Amino acid sequence: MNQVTPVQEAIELDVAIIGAGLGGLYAIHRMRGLGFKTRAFEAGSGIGGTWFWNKYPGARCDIESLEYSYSFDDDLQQEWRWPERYATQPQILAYIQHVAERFDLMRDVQLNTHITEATFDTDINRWILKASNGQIISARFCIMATGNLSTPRVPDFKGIDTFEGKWYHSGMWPAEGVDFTGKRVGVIGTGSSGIQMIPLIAQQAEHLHVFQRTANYCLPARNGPMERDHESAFKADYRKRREEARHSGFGVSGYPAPTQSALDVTEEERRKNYEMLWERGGTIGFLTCYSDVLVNEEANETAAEFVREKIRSTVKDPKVAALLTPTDHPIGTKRLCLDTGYYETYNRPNVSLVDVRSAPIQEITPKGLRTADQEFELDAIVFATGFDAMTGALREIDIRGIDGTRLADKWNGGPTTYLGLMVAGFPNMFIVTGPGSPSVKSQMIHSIEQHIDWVSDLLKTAVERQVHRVEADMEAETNWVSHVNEVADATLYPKANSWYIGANIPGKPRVFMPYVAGVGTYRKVCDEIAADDYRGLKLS
Ligand code: N01
Repeated sequence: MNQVTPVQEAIELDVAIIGAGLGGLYAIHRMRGLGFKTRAFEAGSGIGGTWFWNKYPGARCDIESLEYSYSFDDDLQQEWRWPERYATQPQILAYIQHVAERFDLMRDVQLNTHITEATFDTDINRWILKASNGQIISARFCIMATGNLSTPRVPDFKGIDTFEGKWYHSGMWPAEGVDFTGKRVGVIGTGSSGIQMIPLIAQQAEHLHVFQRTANYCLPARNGPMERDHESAFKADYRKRREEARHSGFGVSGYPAPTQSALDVTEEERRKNYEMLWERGGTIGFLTCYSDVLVNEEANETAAEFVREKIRSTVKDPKVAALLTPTDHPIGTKRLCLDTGYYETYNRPNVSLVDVRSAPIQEITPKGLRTADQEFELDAIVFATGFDAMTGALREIDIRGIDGTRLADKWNGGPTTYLGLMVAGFPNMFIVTGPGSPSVKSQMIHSIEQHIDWVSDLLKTAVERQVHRVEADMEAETNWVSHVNEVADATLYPKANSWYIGANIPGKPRVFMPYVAGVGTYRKVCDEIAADDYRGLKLS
């Protein structure tokens, strides 16, 4: 028995939502539509999740704005004007705020509220949540819209407290911004965040040292103002495009499933194709141009080598170019980065690249940092070192299911879910874009909508059938986890030491977390399960 005795009067809800980013906000909208009393609890002082916290210079989405937006309301998607091909963080935040206002969502958002505990009370079949401000919330259902990249990670470097300058993390950027003019700056990390901020910080800093452990593949964004003809044509076709995205690989329209192998065309033809994609900009074209780029090493190598040549022809110093050239993982098996002037930045006299693979950072010192072979004097350090991805935010909450089992304990060997949406032993709890769903391998807003729509239908059924518990079967969960692994193992993804497998966090179990069969396949599976009377779930 798992009973919780609240010490103060609880806020009674039908559905508690944790997080008020793109997922939490859409969940409010849908739960209200079902007539549920709902509220989203948000740790930040504003809504927007990722787009609230990641205010670093150059932060923008790597999916085109017309795709990276909600599809649930046609008037919204027709009326909203995106100023650029790839929206900046402030533009996306403005959009999110507009959506919240337009659908009157803020009256069900409670900001500055960090949920620390969530316990399923088996006697009353309700989740009892505790917030750090002492509030108690009792809810029949709980939706975890806690995000995948929402737990910033600063490596455990010795001496960080002694640093006399200022340090920042990309995911906890000061709202007022940072002026690096005249400063000696060190950026640690060359993932998507580092790659976006480095060209802009280089323009301000007196000197910028980039500390790189692993070189990444970057493709040009070719960003620019939204072309009005393109926008009008896209909007005229919006319904068709959204439908196409729903049955695609990555949740983005315009990239039909490829049928041809990269090895079935001549080198000349391939090069022409890669060149065209390079000129067009964006990452998805490279992942979907041939059927085997992500499954066959030889095919992958053709695309990888094309990008390596581009690096060598852009970066003037051959030693720097060699360091920037990725050789340790197939292209696309870590998140491809989208850049604007990234490689060109290394031709600037005020930028140096430091290889911290061969000489790792040993400590932060009062004046800067020390690697295994040199000390660097710095006025500011920027950690673009990533996140405890996919499971970090959920593990930070003390979540206890039936019999008091802790989710963190259950996930000690890696996360296990049914469809990425539910966890056996944790009834009435749903995860948005959880491990085991396409999540980070998809256009996130697409997946958010698909998940929450599916959960909404399930909850409607639960209410109609007057059941108290909705729960994943252990066996169904085990089978799903095997299937997720099987799909990943048939690709090249597991060949990279990426955050997709938890490799960026020392001690984190190495389990491939996203479901990479594509959003179209995933949607089909979810719909079939629902049509089969929610196979794998117990409604009691
Ligand atoms: O984080 P990352 P990110 N010493 O984990 C390095 C999304 N996103 O914030 O590769 C030295 O990718 C680490 O090195 P290594 C997107 O999905 C999207 O950049 O582990 N270096 C790596 O270079 C993305 O994938 C957008 O060897 C250390 C870097 O830090 C995800 O967020 C923009 C280190 C971390 O890279 C995360 O991206 C931004 C150490 N001890 C983010 N520890 C867009 O939409 C770590 N590193 C465009």
